[in-house]
Formats: sequence, C-alpha cells, structure tokens
Amino acid sequence: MGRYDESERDALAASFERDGFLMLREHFPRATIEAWRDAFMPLLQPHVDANANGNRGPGRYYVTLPFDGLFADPAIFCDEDIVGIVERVAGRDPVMCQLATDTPVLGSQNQDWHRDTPALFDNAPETPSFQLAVNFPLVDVDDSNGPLETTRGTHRMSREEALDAMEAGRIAPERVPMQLGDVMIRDVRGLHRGTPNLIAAPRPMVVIGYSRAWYFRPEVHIDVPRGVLAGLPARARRLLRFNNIVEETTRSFDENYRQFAY
Ligand SMILES: O=C(O)CCC(=O)C(=O)O
Repeated sequence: MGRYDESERDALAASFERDGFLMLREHFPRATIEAWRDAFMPLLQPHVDANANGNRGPGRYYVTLPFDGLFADPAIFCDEDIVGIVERVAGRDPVMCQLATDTPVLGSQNQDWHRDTPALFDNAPETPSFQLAVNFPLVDVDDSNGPLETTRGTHRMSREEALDAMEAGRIAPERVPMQLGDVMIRDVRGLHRGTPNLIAAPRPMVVIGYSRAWYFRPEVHIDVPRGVLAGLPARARRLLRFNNIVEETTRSFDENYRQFAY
C-alpha cells in the first residue's frame, strides 16, 4: 500500500512527463531519514579527510552507500509509490542501478548547468525517459545549504536548446528547497546544477538510480551482498538484477564515477 492511488500516480506521472521532475512531499518518515543521516555522516568523513577539495569539484563529495543495514531497506528503494511512478514514466520492470549521495560542504560553488547522461541517440533528445534519479536529502535544505536548481521541461530538449531557452528567459531556473522526508523524482536529462552550501553542516542528498528494463549504466553499480539479497522481497530482488552479487559488503572508497555532467 502506498500513499497514492492509481489515478493519483497517473496524474503524478503526467506532471513528470511535462516537467521532467516531480516532488513527493513528506513521503518518508522523518525518523527513518534521520537514521540514514546518522549512519551516513561517518561514511562521509574519510572522503573529506582524504581530499579537502572534494571528489566532485570544490567542496562536493560523491559517496556510494553500502548496500546493507538500513541502506538496503526495501521500504525505501522499493517504495510502491516511487516504483509505481518510475514504471509509468520509464516502463515496466525497471532496474535499480545506483545508491549513492551528493554532498556539498562549506566552500562548494555553483556547478555548471548539466544533465547526468547524454541523449540516448545522437541528436534525438525527445526520446521517452530511460534514466531516473530519486533524490531525498538527509537534512532540511533551504537557500543556506545548497538547494538543487533545476529547469522544467528540459528533459526532452538538447542541451543547447535548453541553455538557449534559459538565456532567453523562456525557462526560469527553479530552486528546490526540501524537508527531511521529501522525495524528488527526476529525469536525469533535465538541466540542473548544485548550488553552494553556505553553512558548516554538510548537505547530503541521496540518489537512487532507476533505469529502463534494458538499460545498463556501467559507470555506476551496487555491490549486493548475497545474504542481504536473500532477505529481500521478490520485487526488490528483481529491481537489483543487473548488479554484482558479493559475499560481503564493501565500503567503496575510490569513487570512480567522475564523468557525470553532459
Ligand atoms: O546534489 C546536488 O546539489 C546536485 C549534484 C549534481 O547535480 C551532480 O553532482 O551531478
């Protein structure tokens, strides 16, 4: 049972088709997300210690989450509303390909406007959605700590067309403040950027990637421990089918997903 019925999911999917993103406000329980934050902060620190300048540009860290414990919670990655909407916009039987975080800290800057993947076919930006990101912050996000900025409708335009439309004022960038528990689902082709975090506390944002059933992204992956997989419901196991099965969880440290902006 999700929070939205079938017709509400249809309406949300229709708004996604138009805008390239949607928000599910107050979707996850705050306590669940606070527990994720507490578990995440010790994972961030070694990256900050190793590279004070960020591994994703100044003051920005990309950190993969280990797929175990509370991070392997099917109530999050297999949430019925989210997967129901993902299936409506990216087709039946999707694949989960990524579980990670983006964290700007004090000293981060505006990113260049970018999309996270190139068009599926050269010069054919109008294809249906094939790669989605589900984002939720581990802290409340407002103007002080680096909200995402995005653009409506650019998921079906070329990068050049979208940038021209912004420059001409036909598309206005929008800041996306978010509270703990809020969820954003976005087509990763939508033109967006991270903005500076101006306060001392890091601003982690989880990203869960879902792909069309046949789409494989070699630049990201999840190491799924065999024992964790065995304890998951069938639908959750199916979502994970393209990922590596490992005997034990790995704490990946060398983040090699560096080519992320198109
Ligand atoms: O989390 C953010 O603020 C945006 C990060 C982003 O767009 C990226 O690194 O590709």
